[in-house]
Amino acid sequence: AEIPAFSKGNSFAPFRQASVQYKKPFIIGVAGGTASGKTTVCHKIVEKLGQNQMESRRRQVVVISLDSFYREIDGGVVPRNYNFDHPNAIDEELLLQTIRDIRAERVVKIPVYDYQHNCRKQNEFNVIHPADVYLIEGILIFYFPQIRDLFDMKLFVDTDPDTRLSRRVLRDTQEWKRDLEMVLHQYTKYVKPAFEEFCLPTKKYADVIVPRGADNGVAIDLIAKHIKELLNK
Ligand code: UZR
Ligand code: MG
Repeated sequence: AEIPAFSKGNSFAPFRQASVQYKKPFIIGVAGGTASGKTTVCHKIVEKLGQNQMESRRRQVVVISLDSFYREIDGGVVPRNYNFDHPNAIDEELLLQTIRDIRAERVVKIPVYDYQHNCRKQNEFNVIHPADVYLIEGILIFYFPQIRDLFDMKLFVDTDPDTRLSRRVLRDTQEWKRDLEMVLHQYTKYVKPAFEEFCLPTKKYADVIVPRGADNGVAIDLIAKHIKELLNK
């Protein structure tokens, strides 16, 4: 008689699938709205793991930002109505290929993004050597299904929108010397609607939701402990 597929080999097989299988490298996706604290959460995790002082070649944990994967704009001039918060602004193919290369334990070259000029720095790359754990952070990191499926763990940094707006305003005006009125215009016209349409709906894919972002020491501690356990395996 036909053996039912689920009982082939080992009768416990259907149950075994329920437990998480850890692969190496372990790839963690970190999403969340603009200025939610994604970058800080990642760096705090790295710090907790004692990896921040290490030379890049020996690092076991690496942080990669979606900022590196903005598409190059034709002619180099950003049109006035360009939407950096839309999935089309992301070089999905390069991001997918990079994560696949990481999975295959290859050395990867990450473009360096220039916020001042809104383009990639010519002939400048970050060379990333194979590591055990990768944290890949960005607003739309869970938007693309093929990319989403490559993560072993998905975190969503969930910070109050007013807090995010005030941080975004400070960051854009102080760090990037942008005009306040332009920042607010961009926020209401592009950043907020795109967040609601493309980022917020991806929260449902998260394994762990981190409320209050980088202020949430308990969550960061728990995640770091979990990664530490994986590194020691
Ligand atoms: P985070 N961004 C820029 O402002 N300029 C660029 O050249 C590239 C990106 C912004 C982008 C998005 N949108 O809201 C934000 N705009 O960076 C994402 N406009 O970065 O997740 O750190 O907030
Ligand atoms: Mg950031």
